[in-house]
Amino acid sequence: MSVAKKLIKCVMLDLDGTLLNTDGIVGNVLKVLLGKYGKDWDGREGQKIIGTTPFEAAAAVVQDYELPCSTIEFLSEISPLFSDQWCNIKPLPGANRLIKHLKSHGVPMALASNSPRESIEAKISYHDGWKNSFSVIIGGDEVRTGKPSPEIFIEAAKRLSIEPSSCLVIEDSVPGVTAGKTAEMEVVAVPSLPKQSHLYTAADEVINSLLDLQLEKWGLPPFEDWVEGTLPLDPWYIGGPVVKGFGRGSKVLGIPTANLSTKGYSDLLSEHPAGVYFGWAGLPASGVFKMVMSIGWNPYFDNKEKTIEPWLLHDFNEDFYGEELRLVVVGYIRPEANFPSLESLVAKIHEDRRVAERALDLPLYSSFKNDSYLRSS
Ligand code: ADP
Ligand code: RBF
Ligand code: MG
Repeated sequence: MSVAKKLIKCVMLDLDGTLLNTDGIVGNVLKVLLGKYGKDWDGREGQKIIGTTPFEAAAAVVQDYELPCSTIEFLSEISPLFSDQWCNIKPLPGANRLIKHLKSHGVPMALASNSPRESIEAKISYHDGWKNSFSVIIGGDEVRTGKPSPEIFIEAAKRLSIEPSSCLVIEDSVPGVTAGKTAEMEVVAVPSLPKQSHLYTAADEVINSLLDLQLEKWGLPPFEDWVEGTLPLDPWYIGGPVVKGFGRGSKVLGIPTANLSTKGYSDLLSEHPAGVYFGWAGLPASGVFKMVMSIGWNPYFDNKEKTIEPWLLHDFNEDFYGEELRLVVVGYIRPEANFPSLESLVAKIHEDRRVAERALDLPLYSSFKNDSYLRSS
């Protein structure tokens, strides 16, 4: 067993982009409001405002889109549009699990966000048990300067009477990581923007999603919900006709992956972190099969698009392009990774196959084989 890097006594959590999937909502609201000004919201701008204070975000948008209003006017126009959406923000995968786990082990948690205190309270009110789990909640309006200033984290530590060096910050944004490091805390980054891990080098660790958090590394009680190398998930469903992929699954790797179109699924795909998952696959003409798949950008090939690549664990005599493929995803195995060679990538995918095949025989997962979604068309 590896030795913990530090003995951590409490965890400081950021809210938007770390615990809550706020980014989609922000994009939708900006699209609508900028439309009224006759402007087109360009999603890439999102990168610029992640982790900033509401005022800074508004100022950046007003300036970049040359809006004929002041930052204050823009803020007062957009604030009610955001408030209307708070009930629609979903927790990010692993957020509920983390909060419940730390709470049940008596590890104090602080919620430290650049959002105003009132917005924080409103947002978390939609999530059972969250408010009572935090010993301290601090908003950007309760300190002189928001992140990247360390003030918000230092104040949270003070209120918990815990030394900064015994605090672990979990953050999705670059300003948040800067704030945590400047506060002399340990920082785990969970970047909310894909393929941007190079911007987070100041963090002590960069992980792909909260599902990959290893608390024992920090001297905290480890998660106990992994089962034979797999993490059970609330099952989720995706299906559609099999489309042509990159044309290399069988040819280059000897591992065919029956690609689903990503059009029309962008919301569903953005909800699920990149990684290796498994479950059951249904093809109406042939039956139900074990399945292991990757979701993401395939770091080894550095794709431009997030794809879903299911390998059905069965020998088919023919291709089945165009057929309706239904998937029930029941568990998680690991984050996507890069590999020094094609052989090592292939070896790892075969290991994933063995993990999935064994796990899917456990009652916990095998019951989903009979899910009616897999057989309907
Ligand atoms: P593409 O890049 O077009 O997805 P692949 O080389 O990955 O091509 O091959 C995938 C195709 O192979 C699937 O669309 C399907 O028609 C066929 N196929 C045959 N056996 C399997 C299998 N066990 N799992 C997934 N697809 C399979
Ligand atoms: N590609 C990667 O670059 N890194 C991975 O860690 C990775 N893991 C995979 C795991 C499984 C179970 C499967 C089926 C595929 C995985 N791939 C991974 C994707 C592989 O590169 C992909 O199937 C090919 O790019 C085919 O288009
Ligand atoms: Mg494929």
